[in-house]
Amino acid sequence: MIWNREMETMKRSDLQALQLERLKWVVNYCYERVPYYRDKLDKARVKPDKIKTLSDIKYIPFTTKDDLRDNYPFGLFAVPMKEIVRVHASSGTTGKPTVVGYTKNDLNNWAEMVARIAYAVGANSDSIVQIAFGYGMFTGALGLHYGLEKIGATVVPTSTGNSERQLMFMRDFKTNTLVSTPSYALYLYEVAKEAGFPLDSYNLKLGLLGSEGCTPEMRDQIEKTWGMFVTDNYGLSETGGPGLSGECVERDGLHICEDFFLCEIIDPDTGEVLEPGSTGELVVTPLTKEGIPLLRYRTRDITRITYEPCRCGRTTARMDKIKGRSDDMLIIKGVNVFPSQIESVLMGIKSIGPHYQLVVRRKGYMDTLEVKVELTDGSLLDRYSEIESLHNNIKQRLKAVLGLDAKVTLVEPKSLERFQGKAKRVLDLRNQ
Ligand code: DLL
Repeated sequence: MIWNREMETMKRSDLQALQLERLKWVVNYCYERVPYYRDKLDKARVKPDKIKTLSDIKYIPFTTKDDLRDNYPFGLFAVPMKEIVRVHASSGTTGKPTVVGYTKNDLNNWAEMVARIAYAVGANSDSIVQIAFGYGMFTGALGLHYGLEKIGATVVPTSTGNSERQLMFMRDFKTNTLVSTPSYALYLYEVAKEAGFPLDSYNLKLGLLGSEGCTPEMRDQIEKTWGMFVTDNYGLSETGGPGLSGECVERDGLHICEDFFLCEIIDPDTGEVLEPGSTGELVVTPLTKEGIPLLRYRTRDITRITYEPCRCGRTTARMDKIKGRSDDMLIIKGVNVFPSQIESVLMGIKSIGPHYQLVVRRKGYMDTLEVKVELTDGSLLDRYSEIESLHNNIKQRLKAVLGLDAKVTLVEPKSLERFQGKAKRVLDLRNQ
C-alpha cells in the first residue's frame, strides 16, 4: 500500500540530496521574492549561498505565527494574486487568522501528499469516504478531499453539522471510511446510538482521523465503539494543511512526506536544534511551496522524529503522535502537565467515558486542576461506595502519572460539551 514507491522508499542519501536541492531553492526563492524574508535574512547576515548542507538550515531565522499575522493577509505571498488559485486560513480563535495561498503546483503537491497518507492506511478506489470536517477556510476538508479523489475514492463531502443526516448518508451509502476529528467520531457514535439504528447498519472500516490530538487509549475507545481501524494524520494550515505526515498500517509513528518538508526538532525554550531522537518542538520548512513559502516554521507542537526505516518498507522519517502544544502545556504548582497525559490515564479506567474537561484555576498564588469526567452509567452516582472507590482510583492514577493532586469530579453521562471540530478540553480560568 505504497502510493508513490519512488518517493516513499527512496534511499536516505538520495532523499537528502533532493532535500538539499529543494532547500537551496526555497531559501533563494524567499530571498528573491518576499521582502520580509530578505530583510530577516539580511539582518541575520545569511545570504542564500550560505546553505551548503542540510544542517546549514540552522543559520536561518525561525518564522512564527506572529510573522504571518503581522503580514496579514497576503504580505508573505511570493507570487502575484493571479497565480494564487486558492486561499485558506487558520482555525485559530484569537487574533488575526493566518492566511495561506496556493498556486496550481501547490494544490497538485498537496493532493499528492494526502493521497500518500490515505493510501498508506488502506484507502483506495473501493473507499467510500465521508468527509466530516468543516468545508470552508479550514484546510482539513478540501485537503483530504482532493487527495482522496486522486486515489480514486468516492468522496462524500458531508462537512460537519446535522449529524442525523450525516448518519443517514453513512448507512445508505455504505460509507466505509470516515474523515473527521477524533472527537467528532466519538460524538457521531453517540448520535448513532440514539438514532436507534443498529450499529451493524453502518459499514465503517477505516477512520482517517486527524487535526487534533488523540492518545492511543482514546483511539482504542473509538475503535471499539465504531469497530473500525483508526489512524492518525497531521498537518497545519501554515505549512499547507493535512498531508505533512500520517500513519501507515503499522501505526508506529507518522511518516513525514520528506520530499515536501524538511523537519527539525528544537528546544522550545532556547531554539537550539536537538539531537536526532530527542523530544521537542517540531520546526517545518516546506520545500516546494510557491504561494506562501515558509522558512523554519515553529509549529509549537511537541514530538520526536525517528529516522529508522519502518516495517512497512517506507524509508521516510516518522514523527511520534503529537504529545501536545508547547502553548497548551499547563504548569500547575510548578509541574508541567500535558492534557494528553491526563487523557491516557482516564481512557484506561472502566466506568468512565471518553469525554472529559480540565479546569485550571488560581487560588491566591496556587494553581489548581480539576478533572471533570463523565460516567458511562449515571446510576453509579447513587452508589456511594462504588463512586468513592472509582473517584479515589482516578485520583491516585493521576497522581502517579502527573505527580500532583488533582480534584476529580465525576459527572452525569452527556453533561459535558461535545465538539464537531477540534475539541476544547482545557478551560483555563487563571487570567479571569
Ligand atoms: O488541523 C490541519 C489538518 C486538518 C491536519 C485535517 C490533519 C487533518 P490547523 O487548523 O492549522 O490545521 O491546526 C494545526 O492542529 O499545529 C496541531 O497542534 C493540531 N493538529 C493537527 N493534526 C494533529 C494530529 C489542521 N494528528 C494544529 N495530532 C497543529 C495532534 C494535531 N494535533
